[in-house]
Amino acid sequence: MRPSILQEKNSNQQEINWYPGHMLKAKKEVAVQLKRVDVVLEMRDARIPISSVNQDFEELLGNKKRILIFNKTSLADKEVTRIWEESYLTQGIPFLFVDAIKKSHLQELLPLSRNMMQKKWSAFRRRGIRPPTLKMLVCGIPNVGKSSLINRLSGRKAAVTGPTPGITKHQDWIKLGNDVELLDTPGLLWPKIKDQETGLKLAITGAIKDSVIGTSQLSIYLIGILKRKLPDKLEKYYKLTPGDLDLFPEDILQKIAEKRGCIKRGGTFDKTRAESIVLRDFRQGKLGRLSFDYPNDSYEV
Ligand SMILES: Nc1nc2c(ncn2[C@@H]2O[C@H](COP(=O)(O)OP(=O)(O)OP(=O)(O)O)[C@@H](O)[C@H]2O)c(=O)[nH]1
Ligand SMILES: [Mg+2]
Repeated sequence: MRPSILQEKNSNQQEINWYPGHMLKAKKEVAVQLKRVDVVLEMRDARIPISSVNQDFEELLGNKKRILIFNKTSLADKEVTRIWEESYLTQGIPFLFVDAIKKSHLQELLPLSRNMMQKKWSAFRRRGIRPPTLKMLVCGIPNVGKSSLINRLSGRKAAVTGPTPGITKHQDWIKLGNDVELLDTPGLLWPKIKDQETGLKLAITGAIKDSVIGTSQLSIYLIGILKRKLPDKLEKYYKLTPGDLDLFPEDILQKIAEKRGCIKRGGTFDKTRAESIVLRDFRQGKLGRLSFDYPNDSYEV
């Protein structure tokens, strides 16, 4: 099924109207499982701590014990991440900035989760009962690294992962030793993404399929940011000249296409291939670390 994509709101603003049916189903299934869960690990993307907040979780998760996990820090700007960490320290919410692939700060997760259960578990122990298995639900936007985190914590390939959003289709309980179980869940977005910039950031970082917004708009938006924030990386990686960076993003894309030999039969420029190359290189971290949300933007956790 090809989703209906961008709804024209006015000449400057578009509204992303896309909510695949399976997400609604998955959201209902999370609600059912929540009763059995001790702690929720709500995953967000460290590059977009604001734009990866799914406000639907507020109502869905209610008063459940929650840890915010900001993943993919190895792809985020170090200094911006440091400022984000500081800002969360003042908010009194348990949180961790981690990287599931590089395994950074993952060792802090289980002690933090167990710590949150101490009061309840002490009550069990006082009555001479062994505390039950710690059950944790992992949720978040698509492609944020839920299954990768579970694999890292369990030390095996217990869950399927992949570079495109929507890899996990069903919930799955995964055991970690004898006393912890993690529930992997499908990625969840909210029904309407009203702010176009948020949609672009979610798509660039991988939560929304490229086909929803289109690689043309995405790559132009990305090159526009790269030329401002990481001009040296952009220039070096694609062997551009400093003068090339003064061009419009569309023209920089054409330069990249030339350098990469993206030429169709007949000699015309293969724009679509060049767009895919830039998006892929960025997502693999080849163009450097980049954060899209800044702590001084207005936001709600
Ligand atoms: N650099 C980096 N890449 C990561 C990290 N975590 C996950 N990835 C990559 O991001 C992509 C998505 O990872 P998944 O674990 O499948 O994400 P998910 O949240 O389970 O995705 P869905 O099941 O589709 O919702 C994969 O290509 C992973 O290799 C991370 O911490 N750092
Ligand atoms: Mg998954």
